[in-house]
Amino acid sequence: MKNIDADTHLTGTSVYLDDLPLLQGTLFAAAYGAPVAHGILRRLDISEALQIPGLIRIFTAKDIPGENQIGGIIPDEPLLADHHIHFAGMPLALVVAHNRDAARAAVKKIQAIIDPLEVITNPRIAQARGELIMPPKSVIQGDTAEAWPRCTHIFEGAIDINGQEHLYIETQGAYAIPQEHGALKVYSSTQGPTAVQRTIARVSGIPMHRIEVVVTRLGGGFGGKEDQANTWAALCALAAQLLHRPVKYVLHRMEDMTMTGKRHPYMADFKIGLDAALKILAYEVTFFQNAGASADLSPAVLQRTLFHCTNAYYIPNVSATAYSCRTHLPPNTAFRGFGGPQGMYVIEAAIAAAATGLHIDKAQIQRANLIQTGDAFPYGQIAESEAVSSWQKAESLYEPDKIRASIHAFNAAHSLVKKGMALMPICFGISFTNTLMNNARSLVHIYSDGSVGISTGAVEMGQGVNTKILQVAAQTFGISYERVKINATSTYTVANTSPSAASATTDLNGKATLIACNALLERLLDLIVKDLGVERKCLSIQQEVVLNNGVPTDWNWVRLVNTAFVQRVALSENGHYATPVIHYDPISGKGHPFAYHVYGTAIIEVTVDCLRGTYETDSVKVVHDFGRSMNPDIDRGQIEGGIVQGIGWMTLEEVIYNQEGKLLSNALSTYKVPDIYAVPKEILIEHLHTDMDNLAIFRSKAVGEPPLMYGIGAWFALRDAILAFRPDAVLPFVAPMTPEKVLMALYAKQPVPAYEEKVSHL
Ligand code: MTE
Ligand code: LUZ
Ligand code: MOS
Repeated sequence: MKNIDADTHLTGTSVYLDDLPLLQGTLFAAAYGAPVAHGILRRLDISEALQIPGLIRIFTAKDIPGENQIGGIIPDEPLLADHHIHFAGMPLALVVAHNRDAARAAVKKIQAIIDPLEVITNPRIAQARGELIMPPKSVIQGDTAEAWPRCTHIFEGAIDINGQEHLYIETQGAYAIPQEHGALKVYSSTQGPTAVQRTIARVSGIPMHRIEVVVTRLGGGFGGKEDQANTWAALCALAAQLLHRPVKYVLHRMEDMTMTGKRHPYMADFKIGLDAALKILAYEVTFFQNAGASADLSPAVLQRTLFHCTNAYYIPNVSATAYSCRTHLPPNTAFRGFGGPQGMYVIEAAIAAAATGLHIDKAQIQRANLIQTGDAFPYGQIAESEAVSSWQKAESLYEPDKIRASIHAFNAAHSLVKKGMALMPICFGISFTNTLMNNARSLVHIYSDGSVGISTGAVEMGQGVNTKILQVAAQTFGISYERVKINATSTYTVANTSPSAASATTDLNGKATLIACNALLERLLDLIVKDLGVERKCLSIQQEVVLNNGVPTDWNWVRLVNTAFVQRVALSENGHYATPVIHYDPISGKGHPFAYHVYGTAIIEVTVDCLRGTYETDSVKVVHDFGRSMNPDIDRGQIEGGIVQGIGWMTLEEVIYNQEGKLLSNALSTYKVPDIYAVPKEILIEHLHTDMDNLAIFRSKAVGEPPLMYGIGAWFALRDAILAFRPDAVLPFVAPMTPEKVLMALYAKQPVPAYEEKVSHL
């Protein structure tokens, strides 16, 4: 089934927040962001701004009727700064005007008088100063201290991974409309309508039942709207509440880039030990997460970094420690993979360091250490592993040895163009790492004409969740897709929802929908059974009718629904689903946090122009564990998009702050995202069908985030190509591998000290 939004997307008629028809009297807001990254706010001079024609009001922290606090996990983030400024772009005031241009013009006239303080942008420095968001976390398995003496080879190194701008096509925004009895209706471009509702309640003092947050769809979220849509919605709500007028604020791209957080940059130190047979015996890693100015989702992101720090490998002795470091950058936040990709890059780098030190192919070490069924992850969960089978299938299907041989031949024949390759296995845990978030509800109404309306907590952001939920209902009822409609997500119809995130949205909301549909089906089937005086058999209505000993009936869906309606049978149902099985004890660091894992293996091939430092991705060949995909087209789209986004993060996209903490890469002219030329020329995707995961909806495994991590292979493929040109190239583990970095690696005369110098052979 094709995506139900396909036609309206193609014709440009899909409705986004900024397309909503405006109510008469709507006002427009714009935030004034701090001009410096760290300081004490002495005074805000708004006198000139007040002169702008069309200006209505300028709100500051003291206007907030409720709590000036939007921090979710840790209450450490004011909505509007009133004293201490923690990052450049931190909102200090909200301007409201008759039109958007006036609001923006007034913002430019505001002057903040600030006593500047020292700015820290480097997480290692923050950690050394004790600037931590929370106490460090660790995950420990076995005993590394005991294992080191048994290692034949030990390698150490340091890592520096940059962040990533979400660059959803639709920028952040909200539209708040006052309602009677002090209620508010808020349209928000958010992945988490309940988080928006809760934040507005806290800031406005209005109870949650009077705050309706509505989301039709997002023009992309990628994690950037899991927590950080709250700010703009709360600002609009504040103005609407105080002015009794509808207030809208859709951010300009440059505002969005400077004022919102991104994927977390990480620094890390690793030490890896192998035995003579290339088995990894021990792995120690310390992560320095650049959290930015406040906690946001950083603690949860840090947790997932630790969970995924061994990627798809089994390592008997692991000691991983992670610091969430407070710096003067915008609070960094969720981004597809949620800390997992950073943890996985580091173990891949450690393996690459070992392979280079041992003068062998990295794939040899990877292959020798893939996690197998029955092995324990460092957090205690036992693998039911497809890591080995996805790798083996990739080997037999794509023949990496032959690719390697042809690359050798190519490189021998070309002096200024070199090819490189890398294999990238992935393993990603599905479930929110915070167990209590793994629940969802679905409200299913069957109308008397037989049409079906469904409301869930799921937010459609392009990933196709609405299409899949529609499939769940249509297939369960055995009716055609046209009879089912998925409604806009609203906190009035479905309450207390988790954000659409963690790749689990279809699993959670789909299962809730399945529960509701099955309950309705039970009632409807009882009607048929009663009418025909036959036994209940099973399954869908069509099948039931057919299976009833061939008794001819004229039952069909519409007649059935009508009969139920006439007999006063309830035709609405609320399904509630909470993922069973999962648990995790943060004290011991052990448990079973994930419903299941998604595995896969990618082979990435690149070509580097060694004169210019430019490169292309020739192909990405994937064997991906889909379970049994319920929508192969949508899933293919997720994989292609994830791969390109991952390659962008690893090779092109460079978030640059200067030493004063100001974002330099604040527009698409200075922030390079993959374009059509950066997309792999070929993406092959082979399904690994796996059956065991009944916790996936219809056994169709979650697909949203995992493929991004195939993109990590692009970094290592480029490294491979560079080493083919210059075997003594110094290649620090710094991502992204931009063309500038490639050039420096190819030609640098005075190699900077890098990890090779720390390598020790025992
Ligand atoms: N795909 C599109 N087109 N747009 C998005 O914003 N977000 C990604 C992924 N795929 C995203 C996307 C992220 S970060 C997540 S967590 C999942 O989709 C969320 O949706 P799911 O839980 O339904 O997979
Ligand atoms: N969000 C969250 C996530 O709150 N918890 C998670 O575990 C998670 N994982 C991936 C993406 N978002
Ligand atoms: Mo995705 S990072 O869970 O929104």
